[in-house]
Amino acid sequence: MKDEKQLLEEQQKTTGVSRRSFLKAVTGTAAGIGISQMFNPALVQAMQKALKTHPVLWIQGQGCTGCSVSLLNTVDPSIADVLLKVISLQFHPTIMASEGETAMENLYHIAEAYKGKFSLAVEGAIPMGADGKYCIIGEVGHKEVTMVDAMKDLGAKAGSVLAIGACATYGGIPAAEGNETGATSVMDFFKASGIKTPVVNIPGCPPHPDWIVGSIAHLLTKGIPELDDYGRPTVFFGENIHDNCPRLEAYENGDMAEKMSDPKNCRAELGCKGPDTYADCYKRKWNSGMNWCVDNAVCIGCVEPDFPDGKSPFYEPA
Ligand code: FSX
Ligand code: SF4
Ligand code: SF4
Repeated sequence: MKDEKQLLEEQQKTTGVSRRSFLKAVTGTAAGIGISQMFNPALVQAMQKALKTHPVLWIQGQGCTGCSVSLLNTVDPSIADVLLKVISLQFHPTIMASEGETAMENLYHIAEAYKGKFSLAVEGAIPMGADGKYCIIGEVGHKEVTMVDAMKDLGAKAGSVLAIGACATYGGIPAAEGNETGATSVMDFFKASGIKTPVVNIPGCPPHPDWIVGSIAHLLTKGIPELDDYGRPTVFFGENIHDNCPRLEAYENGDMAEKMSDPKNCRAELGCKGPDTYADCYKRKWNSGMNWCVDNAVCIGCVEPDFPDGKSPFYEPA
């Protein structure tokens, strides 16, 4: 693994941020950090201390596992390092080694032992139709546990909940027109069930890995981050995509792209929903900083509460 000095030098090279302002940024606003800055020793120490008393349990409902894949898609440092040394997820259906009833019993055991303290990360919507039978997440004592059961039990016991992805935050694709399964977001599920546990929404279909790790880091070291009206951390979702888009000048001059391969003109007529979307993709970029939606296609507004129905059709002007 790289040492602190190397990481800081790389950080400075890629962002132009000095060591002093970088350290200030990390210690001052933990939610502003991304995966690439996770190995700052001060932060690692704070996280490791917090994790002894605040485990993170990750459960999956009605989704595509894209949120987990997005988290696993981080390259430097490797996700193995992030998960083993920094986040130490105690339960994650896709990546943990244990399975079956042993894993489920462990999930409920940790939740009981850390009642009111652990953070529950929820990926996917909660299908409330058919008495919850559309989504069975495991068995305990040879009895099926539905996502609805798990949310009622673990959601009420958790100290905080991180709703991860469009499906968990606002219903997303499972709750789009039709919604055969009665798919519901975490916040709406809690409202319907009278559960008062605080929720941090990290939308996106899928969310950026930095949004996930940064929010978990903030929660563990400094508590609930500042949230906007839709429950999203303002540090990641406080800025309008269009107002900060490198193609804004083209938009203002009326220079409109007619095809996706156009390298510089505005993509509004190709369906770009950047004007109605708040996220920092334009500067954070995706795929380890390689590119972002507006470079190759259009913004489909995947972090907004009305996604996908309110943003459809994706490739037609708003
Ligand atoms: Fe939803 Fe997660 Fe979209 Fe998929 O499981 S946010 S469908 S990318 O990945 O919940
Ligand atoms: Fe706005 Fe999209 Fe055009 Fe960028 S490409 S200026 S976000 S409409
Ligand atoms: Fe979602 Fe738009 Fe960001 Fe792409 S640019 S990830 S569609 S918010």
